[in-house]
Amino acid sequence: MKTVYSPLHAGHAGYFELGNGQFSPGFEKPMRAEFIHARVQEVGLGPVLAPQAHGIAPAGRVHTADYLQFLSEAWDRWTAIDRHTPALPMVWPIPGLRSDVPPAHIDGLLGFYSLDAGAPIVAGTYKAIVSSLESAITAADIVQAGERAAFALCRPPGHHAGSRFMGGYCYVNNASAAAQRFLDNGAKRVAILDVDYHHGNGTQEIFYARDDVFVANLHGDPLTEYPYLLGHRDETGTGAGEGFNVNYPMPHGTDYGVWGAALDDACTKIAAFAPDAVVVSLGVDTFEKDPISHFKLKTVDYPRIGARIAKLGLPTLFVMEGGYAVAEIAVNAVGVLTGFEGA
Ligand code: OKP
Ligand code: ZN
Repeated sequence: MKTVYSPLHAGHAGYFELGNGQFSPGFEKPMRAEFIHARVQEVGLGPVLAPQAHGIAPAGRVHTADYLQFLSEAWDRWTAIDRHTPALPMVWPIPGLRSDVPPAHIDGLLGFYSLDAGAPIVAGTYKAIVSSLESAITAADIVQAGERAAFALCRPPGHHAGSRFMGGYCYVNNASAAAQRFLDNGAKRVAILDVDYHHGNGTQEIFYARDDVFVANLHGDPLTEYPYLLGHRDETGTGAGEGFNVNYPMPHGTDYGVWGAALDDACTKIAAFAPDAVVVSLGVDTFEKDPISHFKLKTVDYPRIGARIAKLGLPTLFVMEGGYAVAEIAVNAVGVLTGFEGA
Protein backbone atom coordinates (compact mmCIF):
# COMPACT_ATOMS: atom_id res chain seq x y z
CA MET A 1 0.00 0.00 0.00
CA LYS A 2 1.02 3.61 -0.52
CA THR A 3 2.24 5.76 2.37
CA VAL A 4 1.80 9.53 2.43
CA TYR A 5 4.42 11.36 4.46
CA SER A 6 5.89 14.85 4.81
CA PRO A 7 9.18 15.64 6.62
CA LEU A 8 7.69 19.01 7.70
CA HIS A 9 6.53 17.41 10.96
CA ALA A 10 10.14 17.72 12.20
CA GLY A 11 9.73 21.43 12.94
CA HIS A 12 7.25 20.53 15.68
CA ALA A 13 9.88 19.76 18.31
CA GLY A 14 11.82 21.03 21.28
CA TYR A 15 9.04 21.34 23.83
CA PHE A 16 8.26 19.86 27.22
CA GLU A 17 5.18 18.20 28.65
CA LEU A 18 3.62 18.33 32.07
CA GLY A 19 3.23 15.04 33.93
CA ASN A 20 4.01 13.58 37.34
CA GLY A 21 4.26 17.13 38.66
CA GLN A 22 7.13 18.12 36.39
CA PHE A 23 8.10 19.17 32.89
CA SER A 24 9.96 16.54 30.85
CA PRO A 25 10.91 16.30 27.16
CA GLY A 26 7.82 15.58 25.04
CA PHE A 27 7.15 11.92 24.28
CA GLU A 28 5.53 12.97 21.01
CA LYS A 29 8.78 13.68 19.14
CA PRO A 30 9.99 13.65 15.50
CA MET A 31 11.87 10.36 15.84
CA ARG A 32 8.51 8.56 16.10
CA ALA A 33 7.53 9.38 12.52
CA GLU A 34 11.10 9.03 11.24
CA PHE A 35 11.36 5.46 12.57
CA ILE A 36 8.01 4.50 11.02
CA HIS A 37 9.05 6.04 7.69
CA ALA A 38 12.28 4.03 7.74
CA ARG A 39 10.41 0.83 8.59
CA VAL A 40 7.92 1.35 5.73
CA GLN A 41 10.90 1.42 3.36
CA GLU A 42 12.70 -1.46 5.07
CA VAL A 43 9.78 -3.88 4.64
CA GLY A 44 8.97 -2.57 1.14
CA LEU A 45 5.38 -1.70 2.05
CA GLY A 46 5.04 0.37 -1.14
CA PRO A 47 5.77 3.83 -2.53
CA VAL A 48 6.11 6.80 -0.18
CA LEU A 49 4.46 9.93 -1.60
CA ALA A 50 4.50 13.57 -0.54
CA PRO A 51 1.06 15.02 0.30
CA GLN A 52 -0.85 17.26 -2.09
CA ALA A 53 -0.90 20.96 -1.16
CA HIS A 54 -4.42 21.26 0.24
CA GLY A 55 -3.51 23.72 2.97
CA ILE A 56 -5.70 23.91 6.09
CA ALA A 57 -9.01 24.08 4.15
CA PRO A 58 -10.11 20.42 4.57
CA ALA A 59 -9.92 20.90 8.36
CA GLY A 60 -12.64 23.54 8.07
CA ARG A 61 -15.17 20.76 7.49
CA VAL A 62 -14.72 19.44 11.06
CA HIS A 63 -13.26 22.40 13.01
CA THR A 64 -14.63 25.91 13.52
CA ALA A 65 -13.15 28.76 11.50
CA ASP A 66 -12.22 30.75 14.63
CA TYR A 67 -10.26 27.80 16.06
CA LEU A 68 -8.29 27.29 12.82
CA GLN A 69 -7.62 31.03 12.67
CA PHE A 70 -6.26 30.84 16.22
CA LEU A 71 -3.95 27.92 15.30
CA SER A 72 -2.56 29.82 12.32
CA GLU A 73 -1.79 32.93 14.40
CA ALA A 74 -0.87 31.53 17.82
CA TRP A 75 2.92 31.42 17.44
CA ASP A 76 3.10 34.95 15.98
CA ARG A 77 0.90 36.34 18.73
CA TRP A 78 3.04 34.60 21.36
CA THR A 79 6.36 35.85 19.97
CA ALA A 80 4.91 39.34 19.39
CA ILE A 81 5.04 39.86 23.16
CA ASP A 82 8.67 38.74 23.20
CA ARG A 83 8.16 35.18 24.34
CA HIS A 84 10.49 32.52 22.99
CA THR A 85 9.39 29.44 24.94
CA PRO A 86 6.83 26.92 23.62
CA ALA A 87 3.34 28.45 23.95
CA LEU A 88 1.14 26.74 26.56
CA PRO A 89 -2.23 27.55 28.16
CA MET A 90 -2.95 27.82 31.89
CA VAL A 91 -6.67 28.68 32.08
CA TRP A 92 -9.58 26.61 30.74
CA PRO A 93 -13.26 27.36 30.05
CA ILE A 94 -14.71 24.78 32.43
CA PRO A 95 -18.51 24.87 33.04
CA GLY A 96 -19.52 28.09 34.79
CA LEU A 97 -16.96 30.23 32.97
CA ARG A 98 -17.57 32.09 29.69
CA SER A 99 -16.85 29.94 26.66
CA ASP A 100 -18.54 32.27 24.18
CA VAL A 101 -16.22 35.30 24.20
CA PRO A 102 -12.73 34.67 22.80
CA PRO A 103 -10.19 36.61 24.88
CA ALA A 104 -8.03 39.19 23.12
CA HIS A 105 -4.81 38.18 24.92
CA ILE A 106 -2.88 35.14 23.68
CA ASP A 107 -2.74 33.67 27.22
CA GLY A 108 -6.53 33.67 27.35
CA LEU A 109 -6.87 32.40 23.79
CA LEU A 110 -4.58 29.42 24.36
CA GLY A 111 -6.80 28.25 27.21
CA PHE A 112 -10.03 29.10 25.40
CA TYR A 113 -9.04 26.67 22.63
CA SER A 114 -7.50 23.88 24.78
CA LEU A 115 -8.52 20.68 26.49
CA ASP A 116 -5.29 20.58 28.53
CA ALA A 117 -1.68 21.78 28.52
CA GLY A 118 -0.64 18.90 26.28
CA ALA A 119 -0.48 20.70 22.95
CA PRO A 120 2.44 23.15 22.96
CA ILE A 121 2.96 25.47 20.01
CA VAL A 122 6.46 26.22 18.69
CA ALA A 123 7.77 27.92 15.52
CA GLY A 124 7.29 24.86 13.29
CA THR A 125 4.02 23.60 14.75
CA TYR A 126 1.58 25.13 12.27
CA LYS A 127 3.49 23.85 9.20
CA ALA A 128 3.58 20.40 10.82
CA ILE A 129 -0.17 20.51 11.54
CA VAL A 130 -0.95 21.42 7.93
CA SER A 131 1.39 18.76 6.50
CA SER A 132 -0.11 16.11 8.78
CA LEU A 133 -3.64 17.03 7.64
CA GLU A 134 -2.52 17.05 4.01
CA SER A 135 -1.12 13.53 4.38
CA ALA A 136 -4.46 12.27 5.71
CA ILE A 137 -6.44 13.98 2.94
CA THR A 138 -4.10 12.82 0.19
CA ALA A 139 -4.22 9.24 1.46
CA ALA A 140 -8.05 9.39 1.71
CA ASP A 141 -8.20 10.50 -1.93
CA ILE A 142 -5.94 7.58 -2.93
CA VAL A 143 -8.38 5.14 -1.29
CA GLN A 144 -11.42 6.84 -2.75
CA ALA A 145 -9.81 6.67 -6.20
CA GLY A 146 -9.93 2.89 -5.89
CA GLU A 147 -6.95 1.56 -3.90
CA ARG A 148 -7.79 -1.03 -1.28
CA ALA A 149 -5.88 0.85 1.44
CA ALA A 150 -3.43 3.66 2.15
CA PHE A 151 -1.32 4.79 5.10
CA ALA A 152 -1.24 8.43 6.22
CA LEU A 153 1.94 8.75 8.27
CA CYS A 154 0.63 11.71 10.23
CA ARG A 155 2.49 13.67 12.88
CA PRO A 156 1.31 15.41 15.01
CA PRO A 157 -1.56 13.03 15.79
CA GLY A 158 -5.16 14.26 15.84
CA HIS A 159 -7.77 12.24 17.71
CA HIS A 160 -7.86 14.37 20.90
CA ALA A 161 -8.51 17.56 18.90
CA GLY A 162 -12.21 18.50 18.86
CA SER A 163 -14.20 20.89 16.70
CA ARG A 164 -12.88 23.85 18.69
CA PHE A 165 -9.98 22.67 20.85
CA MET A 166 -6.49 21.21 20.85
CA GLY A 167 -4.93 18.98 23.53
CA GLY A 168 -3.13 15.70 24.18
CA TYR A 169 -0.45 16.30 21.45
CA CYS A 170 -3.25 16.98 18.91
CA TYR A 171 -4.27 20.12 16.97
CA VAL A 172 -6.21 19.13 13.87
CA ASN A 173 -8.22 15.90 13.84
CA ASN A 174 -6.68 14.24 10.79
CA ALA A 175 -8.84 11.09 10.91
CA SER A 176 -12.06 13.12 11.23
CA ALA A 177 -11.09 15.44 8.38
CA ALA A 178 -10.31 12.36 6.24
CA ALA A 179 -13.67 10.75 7.10
CA GLN A 180 -15.42 13.99 6.13
CA ARG A 181 -13.39 14.06 2.91
CA PHE A 182 -14.81 10.66 1.93
CA LEU A 183 -18.34 11.96 2.55
CA ASP A 184 -17.75 15.18 0.65
CA ASN A 185 -16.56 13.15 -2.34
CA GLY A 186 -19.57 10.89 -2.50
CA ALA A 187 -19.39 8.32 0.32
CA LYS A 188 -22.72 7.85 2.13
CA ARG A 189 -21.35 6.39 5.35
CA VAL A 190 -17.86 6.18 6.91
CA ALA A 191 -16.71 4.29 10.01
CA ILE A 192 -13.86 5.42 12.23
CA LEU A 193 -12.14 2.68 14.23
CA ASP A 194 -9.86 4.19 16.88
CA VAL A 195 -7.41 1.61 18.25
CA ASP A 196 -5.08 4.08 19.99
CA TYR A 197 -4.59 3.39 23.70
CA HIS A 198 -6.23 6.72 24.60
CA HIS A 199 -9.87 7.54 23.98
CA GLY A 200 -10.34 9.63 20.84
CA ASN A 201 -12.43 12.26 22.57
CA GLY A 202 -12.09 14.76 19.72
CA THR A 203 -13.34 12.33 17.10
CA GLN A 204 -16.24 11.33 19.33
CA GLU A 205 -17.21 14.97 19.92
CA ILE A 206 -17.06 15.89 16.23
CA PHE A 207 -19.43 13.13 15.09
CA TYR A 208 -21.49 12.57 18.25
CA ALA A 209 -24.79 13.87 16.84
CA ARG A 210 -24.36 12.38 13.35
CA ASP A 211 -25.54 9.13 11.79
CA ASP A 212 -23.29 9.21 8.72
CA VAL A 213 -20.08 8.51 10.67
CA PHE A 214 -19.98 5.52 13.03
CA VAL A 215 -17.23 5.88 15.64
CA ALA A 216 -15.80 2.93 17.60
CA ASN A 217 -13.15 3.51 20.27
CA LEU A 218 -10.98 0.93 22.11
CA HIS A 219 -9.05 2.52 24.98
CA GLY A 220 -7.91 2.73 28.58
CA ASP A 221 -10.87 3.28 30.92
CA PRO A 222 -11.21 7.05 31.50
CA LEU A 223 -11.75 6.36 35.22
CA THR A 224 -8.02 5.70 35.39
CA GLU A 225 -6.58 6.97 32.12
CA TYR A 226 -6.12 10.13 30.06
CA PRO A 227 -8.22 11.93 28.81
CA TYR A 228 -10.25 11.05 31.96
CA LEU A 229 -13.29 13.14 31.05
CA LEU A 230 -14.78 11.19 28.13
CA GLY A 231 -14.82 7.63 26.80
CA HIS A 232 -17.27 5.78 29.05
CA ARG A 233 -19.39 2.90 27.80
CA ASP A 234 -22.68 4.79 28.18
CA GLU A 235 -21.66 7.38 25.55
CA THR A 236 -23.62 6.07 22.57
CA GLY A 237 -24.34 9.24 20.56
CA THR A 238 -27.04 11.88 20.75
CA GLY A 239 -30.03 12.92 18.62
CA ALA A 240 -29.65 11.55 15.09
CA GLY A 241 -26.29 10.15 16.23
CA GLU A 242 -27.80 7.93 18.93
CA GLY A 243 -26.41 4.42 18.43
CA PHE A 244 -23.59 5.57 16.15
CA ASN A 245 -20.87 5.81 18.82
CA VAL A 246 -19.47 2.86 20.74
CA ASN A 247 -16.78 2.84 23.45
CA TYR A 248 -14.76 -0.10 24.76
CA PRO A 249 -13.04 1.19 27.92
CA MET A 250 -10.62 -1.41 29.32
CA PRO A 251 -8.58 -1.55 32.53
CA HIS A 252 -4.82 -1.24 32.93
CA GLY A 253 -3.16 -4.58 32.18
CA THR A 254 -5.51 -5.54 29.33
CA ASP A 255 -3.90 -8.05 26.94
CA TYR A 256 -4.78 -9.19 23.42
CA GLY A 257 -7.25 -11.80 24.67
CA VAL A 258 -9.63 -9.12 25.96
CA TRP A 259 -8.56 -6.37 23.57
CA GLY A 260 -8.89 -8.60 20.48
CA ALA A 261 -12.42 -9.58 21.54
CA ALA A 262 -13.33 -5.88 21.74
CA LEU A 263 -11.82 -5.32 18.29
CA ASP A 264 -13.87 -8.20 16.96
CA ASP A 265 -17.07 -6.77 18.44
CA ALA A 266 -16.27 -3.29 17.05
CA CYS A 267 -15.64 -4.80 13.60
CA THR A 268 -18.95 -6.67 13.73
CA LYS A 269 -20.76 -3.39 14.47
CA ILE A 270 -18.86 -1.61 11.69
CA ALA A 271 -19.83 -4.34 9.22
CA ALA A 272 -23.49 -3.94 10.24
CA PHE A 273 -23.22 -0.19 9.58
CA ALA A 274 -22.07 -1.07 6.01
CA PRO A 275 -19.81 1.94 5.48
CA ASP A 276 -18.27 2.89 2.14
CA ALA A 277 -14.86 3.26 3.83
CA VAL A 278 -13.13 2.70 7.16
CA VAL A 279 -10.71 5.18 8.72
CA VAL A 280 -8.44 3.56 11.31
CA SER A 281 -7.00 5.88 13.94
CA LEU A 282 -3.85 3.82 14.28
CA GLY A 283 -2.19 4.24 17.64
CA VAL A 284 0.26 1.58 18.80
CA ASP A 285 0.61 2.85 22.36
CA THR A 286 -1.30 -0.30 23.40
CA PHE A 287 2.15 -1.97 23.34
CA GLU A 288 3.32 -3.57 26.59
CA LYS A 289 6.47 -1.43 26.71
CA ASP A 290 4.85 1.91 25.87
CA PRO A 291 6.26 4.47 28.33
CA ILE A 292 2.97 6.31 29.01
CA SER A 293 0.39 3.52 28.62
CA HIS A 294 -0.78 0.41 30.47
CA PHE A 295 -2.03 -2.25 28.06
CA LYS A 296 -0.12 -5.46 27.37
CA LEU A 297 -0.21 -5.99 23.62
CA LYS A 298 2.85 -7.70 22.14
CA THR A 299 4.58 -7.20 18.79
CA VAL A 300 3.00 -10.41 17.42
CA ASP A 301 -0.47 -8.98 18.10
CA TYR A 302 -0.19 -6.06 15.66
CA PRO A 303 -0.39 -8.09 12.43
CA ARG A 304 -3.48 -9.78 13.91
CA ILE A 305 -5.11 -6.34 14.27
CA GLY A 306 -4.42 -5.65 10.60
CA ALA A 307 -5.77 -9.04 9.56
CA ARG A 308 -9.03 -8.52 11.49
CA ILE A 309 -9.54 -5.12 9.91
CA ALA A 310 -8.82 -6.58 6.45
CA LYS A 311 -11.59 -9.15 7.02
CA LEU A 312 -14.10 -6.28 6.82
CA GLY A 313 -13.31 -6.19 3.10
CA LEU A 314 -13.71 -2.40 2.96
CA PRO A 315 -11.62 0.44 1.50
CA THR A 316 -9.38 1.33 4.43
CA LEU A 317 -7.40 4.41 5.38
CA PHE A 318 -4.86 4.10 8.20
CA VAL A 319 -4.10 7.38 9.96
CA MET A 320 -1.17 7.41 12.39
CA GLU A 321 -2.01 8.51 15.94
CA GLY A 322 0.01 7.61 19.08
CA GLY A 323 2.73 5.17 20.12
CA TYR A 324 5.75 6.18 22.20
CA ALA A 325 8.03 3.17 22.69
CA VAL A 326 10.20 4.65 19.96
CA ALA A 327 12.37 1.60 19.25
CA GLU A 328 9.36 -0.68 18.69
CA ILE A 329 6.69 1.74 17.46
CA ALA A 330 7.77 1.36 13.84
CA VAL A 331 7.73 -2.44 13.83
CA ASN A 332 4.31 -2.49 15.51
CA ALA A 333 2.68 0.19 13.34
CA VAL A 334 3.96 -1.31 10.11
CA GLY A 335 3.09 -4.76 11.48
CA VAL A 336 -0.59 -3.74 11.43
CA LEU A 337 -0.23 -2.74 7.77
CA THR A 338 1.60 -5.89 6.65
CA GLY A 339 -0.90 -7.97 8.64
CA PHE A 340 -3.67 -6.22 6.71
CA GLU A 341 -1.99 -6.88 3.37
CA GLY A 342 -1.20 -10.51 4.15
CA ALA A 343 -4.76 -11.35 5.22
C1 OKP B 1 -1.96 11.18 22.70
B1 OKP B 1 -2.37 10.00 21.87
C2 OKP B 1 1.84 11.25 30.40
C3 OKP B 1 0.57 12.07 30.32
C4 OKP B 1 -0.20 11.79 29.08
C5 OKP B 1 -1.22 13.05 27.21
C6 OKP B 1 -1.33 11.80 26.43
C7 OKP B 1 -1.72 12.09 25.02
C8 OKP B 1 -1.75 10.88 24.15
N1 OKP B 1 2.77 11.77 31.38
N2 OKP B 1 -0.74 12.99 28.54
O1 OKP B 1 -3.65 9.51 22.15
O2 OKP B 1 -1.45 8.91 21.83
ZN1 ZN C 1 -2.64 7.47 22.54
